[in-house]
Amino acid sequence: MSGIRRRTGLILALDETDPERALSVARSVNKYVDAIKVNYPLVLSAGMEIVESLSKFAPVICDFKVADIPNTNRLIVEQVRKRGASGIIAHAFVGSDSLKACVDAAEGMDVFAVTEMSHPGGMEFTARLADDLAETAVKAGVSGIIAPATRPERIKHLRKIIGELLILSPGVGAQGGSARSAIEAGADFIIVGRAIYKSEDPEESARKIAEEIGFI
Ligand code: NUP
Repeated sequence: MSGIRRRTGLILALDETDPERALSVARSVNKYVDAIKVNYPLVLSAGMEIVESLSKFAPVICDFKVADIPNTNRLIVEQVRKRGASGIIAHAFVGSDSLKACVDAAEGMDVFAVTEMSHPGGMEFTARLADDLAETAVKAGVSGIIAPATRPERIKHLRKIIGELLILSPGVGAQGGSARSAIEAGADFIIVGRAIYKSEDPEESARKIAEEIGFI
């Protein structure tokens, strides 16, 4: 069971580094997104307080790609949980014990494991390991995985390994992937950053992508 409810199927990747603008984008696209994903660019600029501020608009997922020994992973997840985040993204390649440490510390918060990454370099290493990473993620008890919208056939394949768990897919828009193809391949949520927060009209861009996803 995940804490994120699917209404539009769209997750905003808010990598905007100006905190004021980040909040204004979050406010304007609010009705079209099911969650807001923050990554280091915004948190390093605005501080972790931004997680609390953004939680007023939508559940927040911290994309910290946690990748350390089990004890450090646990400490990171505890800090993120204290800030009221609803999910955290972790790497599976560090091993089952490290990923399991995230799940154990999450206490109701969702943990999503990265499998094959969406950028071209994702083909060099992560693609080769993706099936094993997905299996490790299932065994660790994650809520879902991150899989590439840039390679919908891989979403389809990874779905067979993870069953009913959630698939969150980045790579739409700026990275060249299509929201519709990723959904048709089996993604539950589409993660979109630049195509929304860099747009002249973020609200309209979010609306169009939500429409393309097709759940509303
Ligand atoms: O494989 C991944 N690809 C990816 O783009 C895993 C990710 N977590 N992301 C993140 O999704 C990336 O760090 C960024 O925050 C977002 C995509 O942003 P954009 O390409 O839509 O601007």
